[in-house]
Formats: sequence, C-alpha cells, structure tokens
Amino acid sequence: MTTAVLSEIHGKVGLIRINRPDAMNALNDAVVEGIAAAIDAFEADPAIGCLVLTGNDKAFAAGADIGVMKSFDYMHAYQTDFITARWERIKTARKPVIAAVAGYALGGGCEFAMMCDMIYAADNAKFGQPEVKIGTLPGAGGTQRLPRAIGKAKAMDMCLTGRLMDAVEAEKSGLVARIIPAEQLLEETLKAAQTIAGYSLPVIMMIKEAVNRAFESPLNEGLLFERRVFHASFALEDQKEGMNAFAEKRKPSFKNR
Ligand code: DAK
Repeated sequence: MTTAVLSEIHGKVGLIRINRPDAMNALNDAVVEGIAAAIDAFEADPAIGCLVLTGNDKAFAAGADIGVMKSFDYMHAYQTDFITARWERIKTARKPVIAAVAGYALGGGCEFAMMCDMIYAADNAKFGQPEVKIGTLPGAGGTQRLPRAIGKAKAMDMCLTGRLMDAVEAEKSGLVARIIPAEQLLEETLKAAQTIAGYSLPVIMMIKEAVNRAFESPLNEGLLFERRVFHASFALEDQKEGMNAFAEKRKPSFKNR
C-alpha cells in the first residue's frame, strides 16, 4: 500500500486516512487505488465491522488532482474510463463507511464523502463542487448525489456558483449526520463506528442495503425490499440472541451469523 493512504485498525473499525497533506489531499491514482485497496482488505477481514474514511485537519480532500487532470484530452479520459472503477469502490463496500470530514471536501472530495454511508463533519468542514471554476463539472456523482442529499435548489446553487457550504449549513441541509468539534472528530467518529461494529454484522449490512435502496427504487419497491430483508433477519442466530438477551435482561453476544 502507498503512503498516500494510511490504514489502521482500531478495535473492530478499519480507519483509512488520505495522506497528501502538501496537496490538500488531492486525489490522484495513488490515493484512489490506496483507498480501494484498504477497503478490499477491510471488507475481507471478518474482525472488522465498520470503516471510517478521513483526511487531516485542513482537508478531507480538495478534489481530483488538477495538476494531473489538466492535460487529459477526451480520448484519454474516455479510453481509460478516467479513474471510474476504483473511485467507485467506496460505493460497492458492503460494510458501513463513515466519512469523517475536517476542512475542505471539494469536488471529488465532496463526491467521495457522499459515496460514504454518512458524513460526520468537524465544525471547520467546508463542502463544495467548485468544478465550474476550473472549466468542468462534477464527474463522480456531485450533480446526482448532492440534489438527493440537500435538494435541487441548494445543489444547483452550489454546482453553478461553486460556492462552499459550511458545516452548520451542511447539517441543516441534510448533507451531514453530525457536527463534532474539530479536535474530537476522529475520536467521536471512531466511537460511533465501534458502536456500529459491535452489532451483528449481517444485520448492519442488511440495514445499509435497505436504506440505500430508498435511493434506487420507488417507495413500494423499497418497502417490499425492506420487508423481505426484515423477514430474512429472523433466520439469523443473532436475531434470536438479541431478542433473548433483551428478555433475559443481559447484553447480547452477537456471533455475526
Ligand atoms: N489538485 C492539486 N493540487 C491541489 C488541489 C487539487 N484539487 N487543491 C489544492 N492543491 C494544492 C495547491 O496547488 C497547493 O500546492 P502548492 O502550491 O503548495 O504546491 C496546496 O495544495 C495548498 O493549496 P492552496 O495554497 O491553494 O491552499 P489554500 O488554503 O489557499 O486553498 C483550497 C485551499 C482547497 C480552497 C484551494 O487549494 C482550492 O481551491 N483547491 C482546488 C479545489 C478544486 O477546484 N477542487 C475541484 C477539483 S476538480 C471523476 C471523478 C472526480 C472528478 C473528476 C472525474 N471521474 C470518476 C471521472 C473530480 C474533479 C475535481 O475534483
């Protein structure tokens, strides 16, 4: 694994840090491949129940690396399917991924954060899709995920003007789940991730799949999907353990099966 990305294990949580501090964590091949490889490893590790993706205190990521991108022509971008496959590795993770965002999450950085299952923001976080300022448009889901998260009006405003949104507005608008004082961001995010990872892993994966279905299907299809998965949860030993433990007034001991 490259030093552009660092990965650590904290209890049952896999932590992935984007590590290009001199370039505001701009996303180049090494970063994108490093994140994808770390996700591959944590997904394959049965001891890990939740992932956290973070940057540093100044930047989660200030977007795709403009220095690399600026000379691409259409044929190169199209033929190489410009970084698409590995960029989307976050989206295909089956374990929950929390983005812990401090500082800038711009362009591809904002899009990466939105590919995660939820965003916890430091009080200094700033989100934006400023691609318009450099003669292009969001290319990794910004025009699609942002309206779903914050509504068309604000998404259009951000994409067309390139303005940034601070943590308070992002929380009010539904882009982020929590605002945390910057100095406690990682600790509090890891705490929440440990809580998630302490539950039954198949149940956590079912919940993630069901919530994500809300964005892919009409309401009745989504409700049917939820009902089927809910019924399936009664096949789990962990469902018996969870409900028996409640009845017996003890803590459940989940076995992830
Ligand atoms: N790329 C490369 N270097 C970057 C960078 C970036 N995106 N952002 C910052 N840096 C570098 C700066 O060049 C500077 O390097 P040195 O000059 O020190 O060598 C260093 O990081 C520190 O940045 P600043 O000196 O500018 O620091 P400030 O505090 O003054 O400003 C800033 C911070 C984040 C507001 C500013 O750096 C900035 O505006 N950065 C650019 C933000 C931006 O435009 N982001 C959108 C990029 S376009 C796709 C997927 C995704 C994408 C495309 C396709 N596919 C899957 C097909 C995504 C596109 C984008 O993200």
